[in-house]
Amino acid sequence: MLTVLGRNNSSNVQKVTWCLEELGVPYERRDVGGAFGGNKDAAYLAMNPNGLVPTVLDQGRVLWESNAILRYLAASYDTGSLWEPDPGRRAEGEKWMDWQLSVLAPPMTPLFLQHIRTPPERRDPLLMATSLERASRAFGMLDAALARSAWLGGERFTVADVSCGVLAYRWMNLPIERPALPALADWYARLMGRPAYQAQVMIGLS
Ligand SMILES: N[C@@H](CCC(=O)N[C@@H](CS)C(=O)NCC(=O)O)C(=O)O
Repeated sequence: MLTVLGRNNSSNVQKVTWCLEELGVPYERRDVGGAFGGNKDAAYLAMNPNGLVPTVLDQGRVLWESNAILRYLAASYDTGSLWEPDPGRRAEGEKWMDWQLSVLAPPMTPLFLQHIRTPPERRDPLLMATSLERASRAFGMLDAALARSAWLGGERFTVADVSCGVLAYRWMNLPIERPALPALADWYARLMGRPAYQAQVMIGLS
């Protein structure tokens, strides 16, 4: 059976389990990383030299990098929705997946860690303020895109929405002041209506 190695409060693990449940692919998940540890052990590093989660084991393959895993899952197991076969249309969504890692995650990671995993007395107000400003700008870009099309990859839900959707949950639930972004709010409301998102992502922040 397909195996996901990674704790369920990791946004990158959540991408994978959300996608698997959207696709209806059976899987097992084992807790690795964070308080569970194991991700710096030699056996784990031999599979994933980054020592990060998630790692996916499937049909003799060892896969890491959450967005690459999303592409693999959708291309391998899709029954006609999450994966866009046309390369041009697929690139419309894929650019948001690369953007999620290079633009959205860099400010969202410190913003989340400061608010949720750092005791108040050890927080860095300047880091929190600059991260909030950068994340607000990034979500503003998503809002502009979502004002033009219903989903990030075009007219239907794809893995691009999965990649950015996990961070939207954090953005919407952190105790921060958010700019009014109506198209983003509408997209987020539609994500919240999906049972797999409810089960894998809407589980609180920890
Ligand atoms: N670019 C990687 C990033 C993976 C990553 O940073 N994972 C974090 C959790 S979200 C991690 O492994 N942190 C260390 C730990 O959990 O012990 C991906 O998209 O898979």
